[in-house]
Amino acid sequence: MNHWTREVAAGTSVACSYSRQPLTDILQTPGVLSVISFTQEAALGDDPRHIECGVPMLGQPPVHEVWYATGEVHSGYRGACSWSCSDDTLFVARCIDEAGDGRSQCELVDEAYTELLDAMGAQGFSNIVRVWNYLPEINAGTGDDECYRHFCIGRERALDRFGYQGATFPSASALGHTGQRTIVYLMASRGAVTHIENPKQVSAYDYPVEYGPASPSFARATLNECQASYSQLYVSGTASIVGHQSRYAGDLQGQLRTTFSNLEALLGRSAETAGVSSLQMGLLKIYVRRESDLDEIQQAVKHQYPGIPAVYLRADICRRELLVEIDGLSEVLEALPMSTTLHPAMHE
Ligand code: 3EB
Repeated sequence: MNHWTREVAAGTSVACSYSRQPLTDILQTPGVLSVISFTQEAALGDDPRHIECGVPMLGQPPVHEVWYATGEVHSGYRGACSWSCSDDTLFVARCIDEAGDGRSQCELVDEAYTELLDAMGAQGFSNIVRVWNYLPEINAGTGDDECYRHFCIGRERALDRFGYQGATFPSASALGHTGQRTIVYLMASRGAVTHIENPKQVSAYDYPVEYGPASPSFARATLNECQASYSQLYVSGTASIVGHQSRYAGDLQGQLRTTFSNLEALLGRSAETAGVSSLQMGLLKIYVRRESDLDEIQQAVKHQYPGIPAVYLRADICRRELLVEIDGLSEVLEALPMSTTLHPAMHE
């Protein structure tokens, strides 16, 4: 079995890989902390470690995203949240049923984030590494009535109440799907976290008001210091935005080039922050707005990141003109050269 990291067996750490094993087999494997399925509808699984994220895979045999931990894994439910944790890493997830009780989307998102952060505190964790947000109809509504903008208001309110602002926001992705429910899940760590911004982009939390009354509350990347000589880099959803403006509307190749160049710039800045000479992507997720673009996107990604495991997901991106968004993971190995541990092939 290939792990994204080599460290999961060696020390207190977390690892991730894409697996083609059946879900029931994965859940029986010792050390499995969390399993993400790329299903059509967002849902919490029957096992609190299982999350169905609502963005379906495109064009490849189905895989699960599997997170492994060292030591014992505990899991359970707390109110509407599911959680699972090892000594040093926590996952918490929650769905939002928007066809609910007449409350606004902002209120429902605020409530969901509040419960997630409360659940995190209840498990004794205080450092958010990464948040994943998958929303139905993210682009529905116009101007400030757009679903994504309402979501941003609710998220910002809840995070603000817990003391998160600007430079303390964690890395994230926010995508749309065709299901009925929003799902939000987060990963928290006992290790130190350092949030990183992209030199080519205005920080999302500083976007001007033309993009919505509440700017998006996320960092471009987060370093998770798992051990003294081993860190992981969580790269947020990255698209064809330079400064604060979308580039190459209607031009897929232009958007791909800009997205790759943004990722390069972010990895460069992250390497500086981590004190290493360079960093490479180790695991990728590619969000594709139009299924008909899949081949072209896949070709470009394989050329840019040869041999890096990737999943392609059908999703709406939070600005309508954006056709593709990429996020992923990288790792900072100070003890060993990167080339000895990266580029794992997806196993059969
Ligand atoms: C962007 O750069 C594209 O709202 O959590 C990327 C990553 C995007 C995270 C979020 C949004 C989010 O603004 C969109």
